[in-house]
Amino acid sequence: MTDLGAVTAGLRQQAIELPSWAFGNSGTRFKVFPQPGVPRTPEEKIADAAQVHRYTGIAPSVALHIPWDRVDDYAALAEHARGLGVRIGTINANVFQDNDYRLGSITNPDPRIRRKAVDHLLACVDVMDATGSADLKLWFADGTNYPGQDDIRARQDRLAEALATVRDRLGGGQRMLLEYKLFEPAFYTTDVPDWGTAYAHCRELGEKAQVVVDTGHHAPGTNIEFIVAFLLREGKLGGFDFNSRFYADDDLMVGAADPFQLFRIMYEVVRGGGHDPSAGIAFMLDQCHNIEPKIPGQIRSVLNAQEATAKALLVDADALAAAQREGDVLGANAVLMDAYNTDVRPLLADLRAEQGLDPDPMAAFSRSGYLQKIADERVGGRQAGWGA
Ligand code: PSV
Ligand code: MN
Repeated sequence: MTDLGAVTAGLRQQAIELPSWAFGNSGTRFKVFPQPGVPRTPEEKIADAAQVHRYTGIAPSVALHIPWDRVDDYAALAEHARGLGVRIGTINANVFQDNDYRLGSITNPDPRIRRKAVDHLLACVDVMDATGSADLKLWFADGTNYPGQDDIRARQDRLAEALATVRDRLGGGQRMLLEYKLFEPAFYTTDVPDWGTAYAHCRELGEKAQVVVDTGHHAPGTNIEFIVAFLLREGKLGGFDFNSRFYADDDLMVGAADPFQLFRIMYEVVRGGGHDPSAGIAFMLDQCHNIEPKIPGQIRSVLNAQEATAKALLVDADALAAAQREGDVLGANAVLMDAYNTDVRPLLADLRAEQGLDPDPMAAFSRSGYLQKIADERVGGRQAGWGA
């Protein structure tokens, strides 16, 4: 029998980190549709993120993306966040939107451009020092479009050298999280295309380097929960960028496309001890709300992640282990499916009520009138966007 007390205790300690960029306008290369009330500054993005935490109770931190969230005083920004009841989390480096990076950033054949990119990564560590952030998230658009365009092996050497420079700059309690992605924007080779490459570099870099699994960054059909189980076992899973995809890196709301996959991932997280805060796994969202309203989109995503986690915690571990020991294939599968098929919404509504939250965060936010308020107030200025 699953211990329900342990399930709710596990849910109480859950924390999901929100991406500041989810609150700005975003789109595809075809069109960005602006929305009324969209933040114009990092401060306004954090204010919107704080709304998500206010109604869900489990989204206490906001990831920044530099330079999208550039401010003069990062310590003041951290103070602003604290005043709103949240804190600044991961710092995401951005070395993919400068004209100099046409042929890559830290793997660029030109040493001057490599130095420029590394300098940005080091500046992001300065931001971490000012905000008190523990994690630097590194994703590189680097790669090539055509066979022969550059030396694949030399690019790996350049990558390793740059990552080691960043590692040496990290202070105590700071980590670098290396994110892989199969393709896009590079279409032939990508310098960190998969978990194996990320893992190999992180192993070489030592204990300050861990891998980030962005759920949208795999070939269709990839068994992501296997990757999660493996990296956790190795102590090399640093965090997630959660989102949903139907085709490629769609960045849709997590749990929207395949809630069963999210459950399977969360089950491996729980199984591997990753749900315990002491494991230090950063559970981040990396999504864009191109056509739906952004704050409710984030609330829905947090709730989807929470539901999948509740189901994962509900798995009867003893029954599962017994069935597995006995080689009871159908029995073991049934244990897992029983948990997945449980309607956890009443349990979560009760938990929220106990915590003084509205049992229905989507409805409560909708009633609050916040969307109308920001649409009325945020006139003038330039709406934030993800800058593509
Ligand atoms: C790249 O596709 C990515 O997943 C990285 O995490 C970037 O930082 C983020 O998206 C930007 O939207
Ligand atoms: Mn990502």
